[in-house]
Amino acid sequence: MEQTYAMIKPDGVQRGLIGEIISRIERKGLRIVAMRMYRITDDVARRHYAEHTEKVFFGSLIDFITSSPVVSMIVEGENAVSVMRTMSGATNPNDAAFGTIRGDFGLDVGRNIVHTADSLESAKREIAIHFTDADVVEYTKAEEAWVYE
Ligand SMILES: Nc1nc2c(ncn2[C@@H]2O[C@H](COP(=O)(O)OP(=O)(O)OP(=O)(O)O)[C@@H](O)[C@H]2O)c(=O)[nH]1
Ligand SMILES: [Mg+2]
Repeated sequence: MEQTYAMIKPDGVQRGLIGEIISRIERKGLRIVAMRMYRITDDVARRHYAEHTEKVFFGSLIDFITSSPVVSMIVEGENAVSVMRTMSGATNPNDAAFGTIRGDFGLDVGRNIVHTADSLESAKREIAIHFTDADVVEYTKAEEAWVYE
């Protein structure tokens, strides 16, 4: 089982898409093992998006991600990292396939609703930024015998 990090960004929360996004994760058969809603601080935002520090859009990205609450999650399942990236869709919602979260709900690269870790290494780094070990619950879901062979 793999763990990934996912975030419903401020636009997803403000647009009332928390339930829709969580529902998609649940319906896929994935297991949410940690979840928290909070306003991201400037410091956490800069650490989370450290790889983009030199980009021209960095300032607006930090302003946006700290502008309103987010919902943070650790999602577990087989190939969870790539499955969640596929579910999110391309970075620019205009290029994202219909059926993906960004493809179904977005129109602007700066308002693309969700963040999902792009590799196992990124997932580990981001989980450590947003959660402590005490936030993680270990359990199995009864449906898993019907999700996995
Ligand atoms: N305004 C603007 N924002 C951008 C651009 N490229 C990326 N972003 C924003 O910066 C975020 C991080 O970029 P990436 O990490 O390259 O894309 P991503 O992995 O699909 O998106 P995240 O899951 O949010 O990390 C994106 O989600 C966008 O919101 C751009 O060219 N212009
Ligand atoms: Mg990224």
